[in-house]
Amino acid sequence: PAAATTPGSKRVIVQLFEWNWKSVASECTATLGPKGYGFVQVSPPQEHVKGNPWWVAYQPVSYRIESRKGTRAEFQAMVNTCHNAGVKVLVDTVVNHMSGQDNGGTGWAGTTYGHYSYPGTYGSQDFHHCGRNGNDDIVNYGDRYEVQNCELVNLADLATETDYVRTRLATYMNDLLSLGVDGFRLDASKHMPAADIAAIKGKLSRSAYLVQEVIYGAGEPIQPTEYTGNGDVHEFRYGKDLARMFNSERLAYLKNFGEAWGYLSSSKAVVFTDNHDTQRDGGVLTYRDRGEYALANAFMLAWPYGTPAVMSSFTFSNKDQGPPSDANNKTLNTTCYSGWECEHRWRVIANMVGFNNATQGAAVANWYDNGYQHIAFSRAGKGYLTINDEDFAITGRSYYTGLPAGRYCDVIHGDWSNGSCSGPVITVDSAGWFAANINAHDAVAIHIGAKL
Ligand code: LAG
Ligand code: CA
Repeated sequence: PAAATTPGSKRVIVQLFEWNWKSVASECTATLGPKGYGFVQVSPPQEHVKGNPWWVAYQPVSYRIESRKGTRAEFQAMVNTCHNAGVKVLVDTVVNHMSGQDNGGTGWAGTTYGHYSYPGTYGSQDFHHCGRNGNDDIVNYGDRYEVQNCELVNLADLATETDYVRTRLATYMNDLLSLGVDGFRLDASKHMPAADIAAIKGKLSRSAYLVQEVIYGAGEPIQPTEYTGNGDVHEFRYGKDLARMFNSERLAYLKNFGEAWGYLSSSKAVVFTDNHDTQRDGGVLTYRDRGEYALANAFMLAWPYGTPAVMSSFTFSNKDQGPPSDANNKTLNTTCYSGWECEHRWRVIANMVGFNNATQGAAVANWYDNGYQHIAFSRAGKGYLTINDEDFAITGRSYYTGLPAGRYCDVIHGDWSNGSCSGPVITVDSAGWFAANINAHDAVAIHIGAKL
């Protein structure tokens, strides 16, 4: 049985949504390693149904590592390259279901399948038929049985209570472990009992970092806390609440953001401004919010609640649109800022990953707010962030950081590399103060990892 693994000192995850393996590999070397990202979360690598929408990836037809994102050999090369760059690999793993199309066909890699029939992998006895709602689909999230035994949008629901299915899923995950992956994002975890996930975990060949996708729903019988015994869990309330504070409430309210808001315990939570589902469903900040989005990410990366996951998107104008692809729907290599947003490369976001790494373990201290949209805090002895999300500049103020005296790179406006800063330098005096003017909707961040 595998023991739970938690992220080490480089904990920040970046979700390179729908990137192909070749592009993930180059990004590990070019950006993720140098900027200090700890994990790259990649989209599902197994064979899937054909088609253009991004979500074909969530309809497995076999566990061959062969998809529109690349071959098994390319996947293996990507894992090796990322490891050489000091970046671990977290794999989005579809374990609750297989395909959902009523008609069968041929999968991406040529495997023949039908709904409830995946020759050599699963037969009809391996699926639930819950007998509800006329078509076996989930309707009522207030009913535990239905959520876990009926079908999520018609997707063939695996009988994860059986030893055969558990063993088959573990065999797939062990294959990924043999390729060197470091962890799994378990898709649709709410739709499987926590005990089924525990049983699958018990069949893994070595320890792996687990992040379970359990979307909190008020009043629902299935709660995210049921899953914390298996590993980490996504805290979906975080991104919605953070967006609300930025859009219509007050940053001052973030003073106790985290467990005090009813969230999962910090050590079990993975948090994000948005992910590939919420950025399509609304109610969160996304790349379209540009500067506000960067500020929200700066807050997330500076604030010690949970493990932060940065989103990196392809540009889309309708929900189903797939990533930039060729005529056969094979995903093209990523070209940042042309069809791909590459939020994780934005200066503010990329540099705040370094802030997160440099401030590990330091508590929040010296909180300041003006009652509204101007906040500031230190990570005791290691870093300081102030955000001014007012519509006006804040001038003539000094900030108490408690940091060692010296000259620090303002990593919001400049890059720190090889001991020099490409932007403004902030001078902290011997009493721990600095003076600065901060523009409307702007910020200043300094940390001991970027000190001149
Ligand atoms: C997830 N987490 O629990 C993924 O994060 C989410 O992106 C997945 O839905 C879902 N669970 C299943 O893995 C995505 C799309 C759906 C899509 C589904 C399967 O958001 O829209 O459903 O993947 O590809 C699509 C159609 C449905 C249809 C279904 C089956 O939209 O209308 O019933 O395919 O053919
Ligand atoms: Ca299920």
